[in-house]
Amino acid sequence: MPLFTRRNLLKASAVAGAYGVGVGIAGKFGLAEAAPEPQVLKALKTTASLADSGVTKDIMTWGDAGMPPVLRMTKGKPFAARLTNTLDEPTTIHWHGLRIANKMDGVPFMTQPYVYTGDSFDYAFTPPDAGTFWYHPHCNTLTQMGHGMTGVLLVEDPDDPVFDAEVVLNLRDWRLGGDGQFIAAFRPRDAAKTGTYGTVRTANWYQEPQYDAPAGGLIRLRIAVTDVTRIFSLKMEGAEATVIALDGNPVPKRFPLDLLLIGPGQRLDLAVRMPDSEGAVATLEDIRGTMPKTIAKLCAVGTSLKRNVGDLTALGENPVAKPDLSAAQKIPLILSATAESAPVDSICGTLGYSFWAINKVPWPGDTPDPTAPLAELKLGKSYILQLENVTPHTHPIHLHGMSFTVLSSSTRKVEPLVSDTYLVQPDEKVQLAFVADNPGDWLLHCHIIEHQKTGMTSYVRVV
Ligand SMILES: [Cu+2]
Repeated sequence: MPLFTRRNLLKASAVAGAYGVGVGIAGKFGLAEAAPEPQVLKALKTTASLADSGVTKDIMTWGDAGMPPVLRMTKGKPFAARLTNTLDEPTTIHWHGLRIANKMDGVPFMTQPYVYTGDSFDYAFTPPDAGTFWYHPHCNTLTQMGHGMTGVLLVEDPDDPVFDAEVVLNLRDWRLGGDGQFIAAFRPRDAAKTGTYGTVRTANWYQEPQYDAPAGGLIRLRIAVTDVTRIFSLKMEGAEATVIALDGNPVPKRFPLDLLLIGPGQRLDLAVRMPDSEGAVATLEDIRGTMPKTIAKLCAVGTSLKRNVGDLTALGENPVAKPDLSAAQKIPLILSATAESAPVDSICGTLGYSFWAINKVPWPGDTPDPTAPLAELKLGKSYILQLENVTPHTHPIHLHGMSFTVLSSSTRKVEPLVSDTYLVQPDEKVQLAFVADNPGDWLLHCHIIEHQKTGMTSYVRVV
């Protein structure tokens, strides 16, 4: 099991510094800002051992083997990736939560052409925000994501607080039958409700993995819910866990983890204070549903470091523009169920049904044509999305390209979180404010992929 140890990284850089090979020297010669070599992300089909019942065929991923790589980039530094497609269908990559140029957003036809079999596409951008993000295709999404193409992406800030170790968890399910092979991606009757759940639950493609972490140490636990359906209610047993960031952005005030709901597309950064005794195990649990379910375990190793969560410095705020609420224009968005009708076929893969709508318009799939944008926004102006969920189900609504601030909810007290995905609960009305500071066409959709692909998708245009 991998253990990403911040302390080891720091040791390595301290040694480099002692020999004068630090960032300062590289910067002096202009090397630090040079365009980086692209990281090759080869989309491919493979097999994986996910369940005891057999090796699963038709896994889709990037890289040489197994789970998509955890990508690391640095806030404010250029990053480049070359997608090469060896799948037998088109694909793209969307960088969920990154506020980057529209042409890098990875939505076929809206922001870029398909990347066909045998072709490649170069992505290059500079992530403006630090935090925990993720990446996935925006093509034939239920299949490609459902078969494995969901990866975690970390943007580091050199001023991030120092932890004793870091553990990254990519949480997702798989729809496998008793023989370990993929079964139908969804059931229409479930798509019209919560979405269709997977049958095998994993963290980093393992069931209930256990990772070693220093006893008495402070662990940065970075969690991304990359599943197509499941909403988690997370709890930590056996260790103190403090929420330090949500959806890539620091929380206004840290709070203890207590049954926090996290939906598809969302991320959670925890500071976990490991138990002092060697061998003690802390368990991350999902208590949503009828039975608590172990997600992953952390086992204390070594002599206690006797750290205190109060020792952690604050995470830096990301440079997200503050909306001007006095001048902000309101955009009402009603999330509703729709009378079932056959959608227009979409070459990006329709599911063949429509169950959902935004402002009464059900969308066929990922592609915008021929539907007009929900709203045309003026570059630099402030807006308030007034989302109202009139369905009996929860919807994680994701806005591409810009981050919003949560202003208010009709059903609960909310903190002014900065985010890209908000979990709108049944009968909830929520106000999300943002500055339309990124030109282009930006998707706004539910991240329960069956909802996304049966009507609950639209887009805003910023000009
Ligand atoms: Cu939904």
